[in-house]
Amino acid sequence: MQVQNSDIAAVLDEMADLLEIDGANPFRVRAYRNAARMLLDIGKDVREMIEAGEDLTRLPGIGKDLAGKIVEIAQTGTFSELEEMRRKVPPQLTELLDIAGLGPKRVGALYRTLGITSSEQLFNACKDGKVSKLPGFGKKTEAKILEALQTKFTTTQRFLIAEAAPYAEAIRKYLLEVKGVRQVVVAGSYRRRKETVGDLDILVTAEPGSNPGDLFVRFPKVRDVLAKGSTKASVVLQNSMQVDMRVVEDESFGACLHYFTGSKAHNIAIRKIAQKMGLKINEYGIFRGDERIAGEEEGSVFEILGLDYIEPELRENRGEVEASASGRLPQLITLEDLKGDLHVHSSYTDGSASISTMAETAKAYGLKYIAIADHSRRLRIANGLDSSSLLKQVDEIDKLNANMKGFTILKAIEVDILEDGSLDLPDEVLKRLDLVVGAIHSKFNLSRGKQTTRILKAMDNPCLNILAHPTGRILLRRDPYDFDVDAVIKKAVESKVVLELNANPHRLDLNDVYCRQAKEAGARIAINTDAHSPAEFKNLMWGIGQARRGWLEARDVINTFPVKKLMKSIKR
Ligand code: DGT
Ligand code: CA
Ligand code: CA
Repeated sequence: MQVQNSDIAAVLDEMADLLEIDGANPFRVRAYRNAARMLLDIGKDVREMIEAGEDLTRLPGIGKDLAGKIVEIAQTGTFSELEEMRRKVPPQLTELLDIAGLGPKRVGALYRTLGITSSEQLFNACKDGKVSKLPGFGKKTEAKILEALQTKFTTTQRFLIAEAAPYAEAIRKYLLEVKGVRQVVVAGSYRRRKETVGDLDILVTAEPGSNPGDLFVRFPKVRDVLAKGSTKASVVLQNSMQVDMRVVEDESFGACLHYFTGSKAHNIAIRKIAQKMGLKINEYGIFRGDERIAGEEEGSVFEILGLDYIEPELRENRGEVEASASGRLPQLITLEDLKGDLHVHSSYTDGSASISTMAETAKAYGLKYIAIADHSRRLRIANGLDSSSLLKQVDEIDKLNANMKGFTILKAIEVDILEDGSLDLPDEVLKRLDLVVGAIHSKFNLSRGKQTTRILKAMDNPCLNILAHPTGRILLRRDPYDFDVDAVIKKAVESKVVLELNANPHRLDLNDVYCRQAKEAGARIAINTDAHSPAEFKNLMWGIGQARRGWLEARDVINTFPVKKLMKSIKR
């Protein structure tokens, strides 16, 4: 990307902000602001002027000094005085500028008089009434800031589990290197493999006298420290994700792990069982009177209550406690059970890699087959295939298969389900394929009745084998389209159309609840990556997490079958 006037203006504006926070001479601040505004207004490309050797001091308000800095920015993206200011002013201060009621001048005053660098510190200072006493603030401003901060804190942001994972794993590794630390487990919704997590909950056991909290708050990605004690600490990371850490005694570790894995509803159900048996359970253990009778290992918590071990993914109080008491828990599917992936893209459409690269990568992941299911012609932005290019792809796959050992590339398509429920390619062409994956990519906002009819009609076409990303949602961004899921599950059972659990961490639909409903109705599931690049095969793990939350066993998922059995079982 070549540098634009707006990029240079943004750098000059940052300099003005930092100077103003730092309490610099207002004329200096204004010079930078004016220069930034001028660059946005002139309608001439400064980069081109520099390349043509034009004199920038001919621009309004630009002296020799600023002209030199603009050249430096155009060439390096920054300039030396800005770098100096960035070192001088704590970086968190610029984030306070987003809070309503605060400009650089006020942020600077808060920093110099009260030492405030984070929104949490600001919140406390406002609550203590310290802010209204500062010159230029007053009660009204203080109330306004407080209100802005409260909305900021309560719009509880959630994170995709795949977004949280690199942080969870990095903090775990980091803590394991701290002297005296024995065990580190990330509990909470992360351990239950929920599709999104609110925060991370980390449990640590350590030698007596070691102090993991000291190092925890110094993890490099920490932005704010909310609390720090000898057994508990909380931080906010640079991406605004909160992380809670607790140091636990060895003898309580199992009980504590169970407690902080949750869910809260599951914990309450377990506590009821303990109470019925005359026992007390909390995060320190299970007690009969004052005597601790279990809690060192997580398994002992279930055992002492006469329950089979309940996997974390099931702990939502959706019947798992009852099933455990009567020995009816499912044998949950694992990543190793998967033999293939039935929804993979290639560079024929919007994938980044060739069919053979995708196949080789899948093979390296331990899979035995993939189905190349590129887009159909209607999806023009993805360079969708028409009949003749699809048949060319079929030929290439035949050739590749002739040279493959112990691996099969299946011929498929991700065909668009059109508004009237018909499929985007003629049946004669679809019949030439090993399997047909169908999906909706347009008209998400049809009425519930029309959307349902559309999907049911597509499922009536005997060419269709798999309904991909059946609800169309994008997590944290787009709601599912409005349709009757019960009717679609019922149709899946009758028609033998397989429902996809899309393993992409942004989708993960069918969701956990619908997976279980589908299984119990007798429908079958395929866990597919929808990979558009080789790196995306690793997403299978997120699909497995969701499948386990949906109580799925290997036999419910058709891509756990060897290829022959798979081909037989998708026949309609
Ligand atoms: P999240 O962070 O919103 O994705 O969900 P969780 O489940 O990680 O919830 P979080 O972080 O508030 O608390 C972690 C675990 O601690 C939670 O799953 C169960 C336990 N817990 C928290 N508060 C309570 C409570 O009031 N009662 C009981 N029994 N357990 C609780
Ligand atoms: Ca949590
Ligand atoms: Ca928490």
